[in-house]
Amino acid sequence: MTDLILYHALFSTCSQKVRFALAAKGLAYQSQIVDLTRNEHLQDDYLAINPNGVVPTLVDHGAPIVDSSVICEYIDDAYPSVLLTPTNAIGRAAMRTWMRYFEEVTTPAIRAPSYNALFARGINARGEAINRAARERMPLRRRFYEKLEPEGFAASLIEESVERLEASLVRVDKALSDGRPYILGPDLSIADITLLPSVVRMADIGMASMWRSRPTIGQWLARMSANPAFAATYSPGSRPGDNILTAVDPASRPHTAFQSV
Ligand SMILES: N[C@@H](CCC(=O)N[C@@H](CS)C(=O)NCC(=O)O)C(=O)O
Repeated sequence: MTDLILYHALFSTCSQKVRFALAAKGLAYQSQIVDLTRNEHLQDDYLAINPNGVVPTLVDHGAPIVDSSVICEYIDDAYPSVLLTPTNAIGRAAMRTWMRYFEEVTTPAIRAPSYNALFARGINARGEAINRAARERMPLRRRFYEKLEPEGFAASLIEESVERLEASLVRVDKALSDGRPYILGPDLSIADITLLPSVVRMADIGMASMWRSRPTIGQWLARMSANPAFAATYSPGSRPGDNILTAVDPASRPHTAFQSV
Protein backbone atom coordinates (compact mmCIF):
# COMPACT_ATOMS: atom_id res chain seq x y z
CA MET A 1 0.00 0.00 0.00
CA THR A 2 1.35 3.43 -0.96
CA ASP A 3 1.52 6.40 1.41
CA LEU A 4 0.71 8.82 -1.41
CA ILE A 5 -2.90 9.94 -1.78
CA LEU A 6 -3.84 12.17 -4.72
CA TYR A 7 -7.00 14.26 -4.45
CA HIS A 8 -7.81 15.15 -8.02
CA ALA A 9 -10.39 15.43 -10.78
CA LEU A 10 -10.14 13.54 -14.05
CA PHE A 11 -10.93 16.57 -16.22
CA SER A 12 -8.73 19.01 -14.32
CA THR A 13 -5.65 20.08 -16.27
CA CYS A 14 -3.73 20.75 -13.04
CA SER A 15 -4.55 17.23 -11.87
CA GLN A 16 -3.50 15.83 -15.25
CA LYS A 17 -0.10 17.46 -14.84
CA VAL A 18 0.46 15.73 -11.49
CA ARG A 19 -0.88 12.39 -12.74
CA PHE A 20 1.59 12.55 -15.63
CA ALA A 21 4.50 13.31 -13.29
CA LEU A 22 3.53 10.50 -10.91
CA ALA A 23 3.20 8.03 -13.79
CA ALA A 24 6.45 9.14 -15.46
CA LYS A 25 8.21 8.50 -12.16
CA GLY A 26 6.48 5.14 -11.72
CA LEU A 27 4.94 6.20 -8.41
CA ALA A 28 1.77 4.45 -7.25
CA TYR A 29 -0.84 6.45 -5.38
CA GLN A 30 -4.28 6.12 -3.90
CA SER A 31 -6.73 8.03 -6.05
CA GLN A 32 -9.34 10.19 -4.34
CA ILE A 33 -11.63 11.79 -6.90
CA VAL A 34 -12.91 15.21 -5.88
CA ASP A 35 -16.19 15.88 -7.69
CA LEU A 36 -15.98 19.52 -8.77
CA THR A 37 -19.50 19.40 -10.21
CA ARG A 38 -20.76 18.75 -6.68
CA ASN A 39 -18.42 21.40 -5.23
CA GLU A 40 -16.62 18.82 -3.10
CA HIS A 41 -13.50 20.98 -3.37
CA LEU A 42 -15.30 23.69 -1.39
CA GLN A 43 -16.36 21.50 1.54
CA ASP A 44 -14.74 22.01 4.93
CA ASP A 45 -12.94 18.66 4.97
CA TYR A 46 -11.26 19.37 1.63
CA LEU A 47 -10.48 23.01 2.50
CA ALA A 48 -8.73 21.67 5.60
CA ILE A 49 -6.11 20.02 3.38
CA ASN A 50 -6.19 22.59 0.56
CA PRO A 51 -7.14 26.06 1.77
CA ASN A 52 -7.17 27.27 -1.87
CA GLY A 53 -10.19 25.09 -2.64
CA VAL A 54 -8.74 23.72 -5.87
CA VAL A 55 -7.42 20.38 -7.05
CA PRO A 56 -4.99 18.67 -6.96
CA THR A 57 -3.68 17.99 -3.47
CA LEU A 58 -1.14 15.29 -2.74
CA VAL A 59 -0.98 13.85 0.75
CA ASP A 60 2.28 12.08 1.59
CA HIS A 61 2.47 10.25 4.92
CA GLY A 62 -0.35 12.49 6.14
CA ALA A 63 1.25 15.78 5.00
CA PRO A 64 -0.78 17.72 2.39
CA ILE A 65 1.10 19.35 -0.47
CA VAL A 66 -0.81 21.81 -2.65
CA ASP A 67 -0.26 23.39 -6.06
CA SER A 68 0.47 21.17 -9.04
CA SER A 69 3.94 22.63 -9.69
CA VAL A 70 4.93 22.34 -6.05
CA ILE A 71 3.65 18.75 -6.04
CA CYS A 72 5.66 17.86 -9.17
CA GLU A 73 8.83 19.31 -7.69
CA TYR A 74 8.10 17.69 -4.32
CA ILE A 75 7.76 14.18 -5.71
CA ASP A 76 10.93 14.62 -7.75
CA ASP A 77 12.73 15.69 -4.61
CA ALA A 78 11.27 13.06 -2.29
CA TYR A 79 11.33 10.14 -4.76
CA PRO A 80 14.40 10.73 -6.95
CA SER A 81 14.83 7.29 -8.54
CA VAL A 82 13.48 8.64 -11.88
CA LEU A 83 14.31 12.33 -12.23
CA LEU A 84 12.23 14.93 -14.06
CA THR A 85 14.48 17.80 -12.98
CA PRO A 86 17.95 18.66 -14.33
CA THR A 87 20.74 17.79 -11.94
CA ASN A 88 22.65 21.04 -12.47
CA ALA A 89 21.63 24.41 -11.04
CA ILE A 90 21.45 26.21 -14.37
CA GLY A 91 19.19 23.49 -15.79
CA ARG A 92 16.91 23.71 -12.75
CA ALA A 93 16.70 27.48 -13.16
CA ALA A 94 15.79 27.03 -16.83
CA MET A 95 13.09 24.51 -15.92
CA ARG A 96 11.58 26.81 -13.30
CA THR A 97 11.68 29.76 -15.69
CA TRP A 98 9.54 27.76 -18.13
CA MET A 99 7.24 26.58 -15.35
CA ARG A 100 6.64 30.14 -14.10
CA TYR A 101 5.96 31.28 -17.66
CA PHE A 102 3.41 28.52 -18.26
CA GLU A 103 1.77 29.20 -14.89
CA GLU A 104 1.61 32.94 -15.58
CA VAL A 105 0.63 32.88 -19.24
CA THR A 106 -0.50 29.52 -20.60
CA THR A 107 -2.40 27.76 -17.82
CA PRO A 108 -4.66 30.72 -16.98
CA ALA A 109 -5.22 31.34 -20.71
CA ILE A 110 -6.72 27.93 -21.39
CA ARG A 111 -9.32 28.45 -18.66
CA ALA A 112 -11.92 30.66 -20.40
CA PRO A 113 -11.89 28.86 -23.79
CA SER A 114 -12.05 25.58 -21.93
CA TYR A 115 -15.03 26.66 -19.84
CA ASN A 116 -16.87 27.99 -22.86
CA ALA A 117 -16.37 24.74 -24.77
CA LEU A 118 -16.87 22.26 -21.95
CA PHE A 119 -18.15 23.53 -18.63
CA ALA A 120 -20.06 26.82 -18.90
CA ARG A 121 -23.32 25.24 -19.97
CA GLY A 122 -23.33 22.75 -17.10
CA ILE A 123 -22.36 25.37 -14.51
CA ASN A 124 -25.06 27.78 -15.66
CA ALA A 125 -27.62 24.97 -15.70
CA ARG A 126 -27.13 24.50 -11.96
CA GLY A 127 -28.85 27.83 -11.36
CA GLU A 128 -27.72 31.09 -9.79
CA ALA A 129 -28.61 30.20 -6.19
CA ILE A 130 -26.28 27.18 -6.14
CA ASN A 131 -23.58 29.03 -8.08
CA ARG A 132 -23.68 32.06 -5.78
CA ALA A 133 -23.36 29.82 -2.70
CA ALA A 134 -20.40 28.06 -4.33
CA ARG A 135 -18.70 31.35 -5.27
CA GLU A 136 -19.01 32.59 -1.72
CA ARG A 137 -17.01 29.59 -0.53
CA MET A 138 -14.26 29.99 -3.14
CA PRO A 139 -10.95 31.14 -1.71
CA LEU A 140 -9.36 31.82 -5.13
CA ARG A 141 -11.81 31.82 -8.02
CA ARG A 142 -14.80 33.91 -6.97
CA ARG A 143 -13.97 36.84 -9.27
CA PHE A 144 -13.33 34.52 -12.20
CA TYR A 145 -16.72 32.83 -11.86
CA GLU A 146 -18.44 36.18 -11.44
CA LYS A 147 -17.44 36.90 -15.04
CA LEU A 148 -19.30 33.84 -16.31
CA GLU A 149 -22.30 35.04 -18.32
CA PRO A 150 -25.27 32.98 -19.58
CA GLU A 151 -23.44 32.50 -22.89
CA GLY A 152 -20.07 31.78 -21.27
CA PHE A 153 -17.07 34.07 -20.87
CA ALA A 154 -17.01 37.24 -22.97
CA ALA A 155 -15.37 37.36 -26.40
CA SER A 156 -12.80 39.88 -25.11
CA LEU A 157 -11.58 37.35 -22.52
CA ILE A 158 -11.38 34.64 -25.18
CA GLU A 159 -9.42 36.98 -27.44
CA GLU A 160 -6.94 37.69 -24.67
CA SER A 161 -6.66 33.96 -23.98
CA VAL A 162 -5.96 33.15 -27.62
CA GLU A 163 -3.29 35.85 -27.71
CA ARG A 164 -1.59 34.33 -24.65
CA LEU A 165 -1.84 30.79 -25.99
CA GLU A 166 -0.37 31.96 -29.28
CA ALA A 167 2.52 33.65 -27.45
CA SER A 168 3.15 30.42 -25.54
CA LEU A 169 3.26 28.37 -28.73
CA VAL A 170 5.65 30.85 -30.37
CA ARG A 171 7.99 30.63 -27.40
CA VAL A 172 7.94 26.82 -27.22
CA ASP A 173 8.31 26.51 -31.00
CA LYS A 174 11.42 28.68 -30.82
CA ALA A 175 12.94 26.46 -28.12
CA LEU A 176 12.15 23.25 -30.02
CA SER A 177 13.27 24.53 -33.40
CA ASP A 178 16.87 23.35 -32.90
CA GLY A 179 15.55 19.77 -33.08
CA ARG A 180 15.56 19.04 -29.35
CA PRO A 181 12.90 16.52 -28.33
CA TYR A 182 11.86 18.26 -25.11
CA ILE A 183 11.66 21.85 -23.94
CA LEU A 184 14.95 21.76 -22.03
CA GLY A 185 16.81 19.49 -24.43
CA PRO A 186 17.22 15.71 -24.59
CA ASP A 187 15.33 14.89 -21.40
CA LEU A 188 11.69 15.08 -20.38
CA SER A 189 11.25 17.52 -17.48
CA ILE A 190 8.53 19.11 -15.37
CA ALA A 191 8.56 21.99 -17.88
CA ASP A 192 7.07 19.67 -20.55
CA ILE A 193 4.64 18.21 -18.04
CA THR A 194 3.46 21.68 -17.01
CA LEU A 195 2.68 22.60 -20.59
CA LEU A 196 1.13 19.31 -21.74
CA PRO A 197 -2.40 19.53 -20.28
CA SER A 198 -2.97 22.98 -21.79
CA VAL A 199 -1.95 21.80 -25.27
CA VAL A 200 -4.05 18.63 -24.97
CA ARG A 201 -7.03 20.75 -23.89
CA MET A 202 -6.44 23.08 -26.86
CA ALA A 203 -6.56 20.06 -29.16
CA ASP A 204 -9.69 18.76 -27.47
CA ILE A 205 -11.60 22.01 -27.89
CA GLY A 206 -10.69 22.50 -31.52
CA MET A 207 -7.67 24.82 -31.23
CA ALA A 208 -5.07 22.51 -32.80
CA SER A 209 -5.02 24.68 -35.92
CA MET A 210 -3.00 27.14 -33.84
CA TRP A 211 0.08 24.96 -34.28
CA ARG A 212 -0.55 23.76 -37.82
CA SER A 213 2.21 26.06 -39.06
CA ARG A 214 4.51 24.98 -36.22
CA PRO A 215 5.34 21.29 -36.73
CA THR A 216 7.67 21.28 -33.71
CA ILE A 217 4.64 21.53 -31.42
CA GLY A 218 2.78 18.66 -33.10
CA GLN A 219 5.91 16.51 -32.97
CA TRP A 220 6.45 17.33 -29.29
CA LEU A 221 2.79 16.48 -28.57
CA ALA A 222 3.10 13.18 -30.44
CA ARG A 223 6.22 12.38 -28.39
CA MET A 224 4.48 13.23 -25.13
CA SER A 225 1.41 11.19 -26.05
CA ALA A 226 3.59 8.18 -26.87
CA ASN A 227 4.99 8.21 -23.33
CA PRO A 228 3.25 5.46 -21.29
CA ALA A 229 2.54 8.13 -18.65
CA PHE A 230 0.13 9.75 -21.10
CA ALA A 231 -2.36 6.86 -21.09
CA ALA A 232 -2.09 6.65 -17.30
CA THR A 233 -2.84 10.38 -17.06
CA TYR A 234 -5.77 10.42 -19.45
CA SER A 235 -7.67 7.43 -18.14
CA PRO A 236 -11.25 7.10 -19.42
CA GLY A 237 -13.31 10.08 -18.26
CA SER A 238 -10.41 12.53 -18.48
CA ARG A 239 -11.16 14.06 -21.87
CA PRO A 240 -14.13 15.41 -23.81
CA GLY A 241 -16.01 12.58 -25.40
CA ASP A 242 -15.44 10.46 -22.30
CA ASN A 243 -18.09 12.30 -20.36
CA ILE A 244 -21.70 12.99 -21.15
CA LEU A 245 -21.60 16.31 -19.30
CA THR A 246 -19.51 17.84 -22.07
CA ALA A 247 -20.94 20.07 -24.74
CA VAL A 248 -18.10 20.26 -27.22
CA ASP A 249 -18.68 19.87 -30.93
CA PRO A 250 -17.83 16.20 -31.68
CA ALA A 251 -15.98 17.25 -34.83
CA SER A 252 -13.39 19.03 -32.72
CA ARG A 253 -12.40 16.07 -30.58
CA PRO A 254 -9.22 14.35 -31.64
CA HIS A 255 -9.41 11.77 -28.94
CA THR A 256 -6.77 9.13 -29.23
CA ALA A 257 -3.02 9.42 -29.72
CA PHE A 258 -1.92 12.56 -31.51
CA GLN A 259 -0.40 12.56 -34.95
CA SER A 260 2.53 14.83 -35.60
CA VAL A 261 1.37 17.45 -38.07
N1 LIG B 1 -2.23 26.76 -9.01
C1 LIG B 1 -3.10 25.64 -8.76
C2 LIG B 1 -4.38 25.81 -9.52
C3 LIG B 1 -5.30 24.62 -9.35
C4 LIG B 1 -6.62 24.81 -10.08
O1 LIG B 1 -6.93 25.87 -10.58
N2 LIG B 1 -7.39 23.73 -10.15
C5 LIG B 1 -8.66 23.79 -10.83
C6 LIG B 1 -8.84 22.59 -11.72
S1 LIG B 1 -7.57 22.56 -12.98
C7 LIG B 1 -9.77 23.75 -9.78
O2 LIG B 1 -9.69 23.04 -8.82
N3 LIG B 1 -10.82 24.54 -9.98
C8 LIG B 1 -11.89 24.58 -9.06
C9 LIG B 1 -12.91 25.58 -9.45
O3 LIG B 1 -12.84 26.08 -10.55
O4 LIG B 1 -13.79 25.84 -8.62
C10 LIG B 1 -2.40 24.35 -9.13
O5 LIG B 1 -1.62 24.36 -10.10
O6 LIG B 1 -2.59 23.32 -8.45
